[in-house]
Amino acid sequence: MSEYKLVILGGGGVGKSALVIRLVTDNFMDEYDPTIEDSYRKQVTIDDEPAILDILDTAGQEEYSSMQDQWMREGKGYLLVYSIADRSSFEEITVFKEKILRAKDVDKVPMILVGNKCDLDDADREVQVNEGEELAEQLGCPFMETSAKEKINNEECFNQAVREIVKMDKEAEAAAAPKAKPAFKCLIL
Ligand SMILES: Nc1nc2c(ncn2[C@@H]2O[C@H](COP(=O)(O)OP(=O)(O)O)[C@@H](O)[C@H]2O)c(=O)[nH]1
Ligand SMILES: [Mg+2]
Repeated sequence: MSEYKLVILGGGGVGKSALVIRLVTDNFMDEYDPTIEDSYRKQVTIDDEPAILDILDTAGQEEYSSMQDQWMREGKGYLLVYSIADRSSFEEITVFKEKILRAKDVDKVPMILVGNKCDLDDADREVQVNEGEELAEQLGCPFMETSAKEKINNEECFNQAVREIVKMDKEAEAAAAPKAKPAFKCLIL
């Protein structure tokens, strides 16, 4: 069975833990220790294929976190999460993207942009849907709004991150394959 290492990143309080805990246990945690950084495993079915998700829920400690550093490098897919009710968390997203690219020393990674807490009232909303869409276009990744509380797109955002991994793996494979097969082989005897 395929196993996918995912890392969920974003500002404090955007609902990273709530999304992961909801996926893994199906409970909505109203209060979850904001300093806990841990990984969670869950077997899922994505597009009829069974898969294991291995998810690191980051806690954004300022001090050196060897676990986060290692995961940042070893992670295959990334969920960049902001809260639709917190403008500054939206503005921080590009910082997290840069952090990933630097850690992995690449210029592209499978990722998805997630605007969480979409259950909240319009009065609480600080980031419009079209702004999320525009940022995702700029980042070159899919976008969706989610709610861990109301279970909106909760599984879907993780599934979409996996689809991005599969897509990018296929692209890499195609790029690595020889452009055209030689018509004949030269035998040097
Ligand atoms: N309304 C609403 N609140 C949420 C949602 N997800 C998380 N929260 C709340 O936001 C706060 C921070 O959530 P948490 O998962 O600890 O954020 P983290 O710091 O990113 O891990 C908690 O009080 C959660 O109950 C959501 O989808 N909707
Ligand atoms: Mg947390």
